[in-house]
Amino acid sequence: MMIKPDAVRAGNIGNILQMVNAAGFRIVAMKLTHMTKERAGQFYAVHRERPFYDELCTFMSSGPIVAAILEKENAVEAFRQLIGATDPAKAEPGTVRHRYGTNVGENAVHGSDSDENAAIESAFHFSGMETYS
Ligand code: 3AN
Repeated sequence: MMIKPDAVRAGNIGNILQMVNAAGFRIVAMKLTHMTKERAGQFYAVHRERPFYDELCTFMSSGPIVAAILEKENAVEAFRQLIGATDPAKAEPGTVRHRYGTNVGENAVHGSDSDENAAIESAFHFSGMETYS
């Protein structure tokens, strides 16, 4: 997962981690980091052809983020339930994006969309020595 620059700027790191813990996720790795625009571009390379790619990379490099690896049974699906729809206006009440998101770009958190991408994204942010099972 990532807590995006909007949520970090708004002082919502603690509130979001509280929701993550309350939902039963175990934190395996975590850091505060600031991606360059180039790094953000690598992270979101699958969206390279989408019209919002440049805006997304500019936003994701606009300030620090919190990156974390989370563990739970069926974690990808469970985390997507917790965070809600990409557009905070469509996210269910009680979800992270409904509470802390602003719009479809500034939507407070990122969650991996598959086990395969979760492994790729974990390796993007963390070395083996920064991971605690
Ligand atoms: P999700 O993060 O819910 O899997 P995706 O994969 O559709 O959503 O979008 C990837 C990223 O692109 C998200 N972090 C989202 O904030 C951003 N994004 C999606 N649509 C737009 C848009 N129309 N304008 C700006 N950013 C967008």
